[in-house]
Amino acid sequence: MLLLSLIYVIFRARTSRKLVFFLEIEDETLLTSAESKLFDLSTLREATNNFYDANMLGEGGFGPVYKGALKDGQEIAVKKLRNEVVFVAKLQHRNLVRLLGCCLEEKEKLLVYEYLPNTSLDKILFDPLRSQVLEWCLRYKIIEGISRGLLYLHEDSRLRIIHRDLKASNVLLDKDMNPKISDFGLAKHFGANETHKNTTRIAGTYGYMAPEYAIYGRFSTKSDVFNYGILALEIVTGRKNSDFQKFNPPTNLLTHVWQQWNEGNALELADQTLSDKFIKEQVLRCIHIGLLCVQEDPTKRPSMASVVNMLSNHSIPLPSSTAPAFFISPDLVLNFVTEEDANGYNAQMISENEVTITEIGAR
Ligand SMILES: *[C@@H]1O[C@H](CO)[C@@H](O)[C@H](O)[C@H]1NC(C)=O
Ligand SMILES: *[C@@H]1O[C@H](CO)[C@@H](O)[C@H](O)[C@H]1NC(C)=O
Ligand SMILES: *[C@@H]1O[C@H](CO)[C@@H](O)[C@H](O)[C@H]1NC(C)=O
Ligand SMILES: CC(=O)N[C@H]1CO[C@H](CO)[C@@H](O)[C@@H]1O
Repeated sequence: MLLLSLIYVIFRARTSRKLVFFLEIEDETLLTSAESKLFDLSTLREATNNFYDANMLGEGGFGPVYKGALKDGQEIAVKKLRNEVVFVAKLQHRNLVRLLGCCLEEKEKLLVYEYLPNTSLDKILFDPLRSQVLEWCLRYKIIEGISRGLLYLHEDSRLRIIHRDLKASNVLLDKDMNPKISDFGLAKHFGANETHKNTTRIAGTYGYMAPEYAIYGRFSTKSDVFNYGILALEIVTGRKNSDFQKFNPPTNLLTHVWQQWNEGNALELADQTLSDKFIKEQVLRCIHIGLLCVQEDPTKRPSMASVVNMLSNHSIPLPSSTAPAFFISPDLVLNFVTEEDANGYNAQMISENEVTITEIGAR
């Protein structure tokens, strides 16, 4: 039914001089370029053993993902899109998962991606045994790589794209452990002059969302920067943002990091599996940048362009950081999510961590 409302708009992209097809599905957009392939449904059925359960790699907010192999042996990951929220851009950057093509047949909306054997960052980072492969230089490379991928989405691609759900499980690792941002199931693109958008459909992951997005549905490049800050701090500390919920009183990673930072114990935040094998200056810089990214006031957060610069050029002085958003003082536990926000939207927050919230509708 949705496919009936497809509007094909073809235009010549100024920069790449390649034909680009926009397929509009209601107000959401599926974008692919002439360069990516249109796959036959039969080919993808064959490649994935007819979307056999055992071939399922995972299930995201967008729908299930199946592993498959094409006749020429190339391994692929096929995403079966379930909801109408579809926005996928044909974007090329070494820190983004590559889209090989798509298939729109028999009501199916399938996206075909390169398959990455080393799974996602969360599966390695938060596993006490596997995390040992993440030596400091590798962590630093991953922190830098993600910043470059995000910068490309925000500024360097032809469109301005807000990812909206950046987290460790959405960062895949290639065979050389280069990070690749994946899952644009929630991504939105902005027009040239738009700085932010307001939505009544808040989608993202609790615990990662910037406060202005979680509460008011206001998202911008700066809400992605907030997610990036949490992710950078998770990579340095090896701790999940949600780990701290179990504490009594419950706290969070940001509060913990801020306390240690203020008490001059920042180096103790480095993941214990690193022992002392890390470059102190880099660890401190990553924590500092992470803290700047999670400031409550979006205007105080750096842009991804400055994050990339601050990581690549250590002579650039960093502004001092103030307390992060959701700073919970030890004797005061605040719940930042209210039942009903100022706009009267019913914010049915799922308070379980790591659950991807797919929709929060207006009453
Ligand atoms: C963006 O703003 C500039 C300058 O204000 C204007 O010339 C341009 O037409 C605007 N573009 C769009 C797409 O609105
Ligand atoms: C979003 O909401 C804020 C506050 O209600 C308002 O000031 C702003 O103009 C809105 N932005 C857009 C793009 O609608
Ligand atoms: C690094 O930053 C410093 C201070 O802003 C600047 O003077 C220098 O030119 C930069 N180096 C490079 C290689 O960009
Ligand atoms: C940490 C990890 O799983 N590394 C693997 C990444 O992929 C290459 C190639 O498949 C393997 O050799 C690594 O062991």
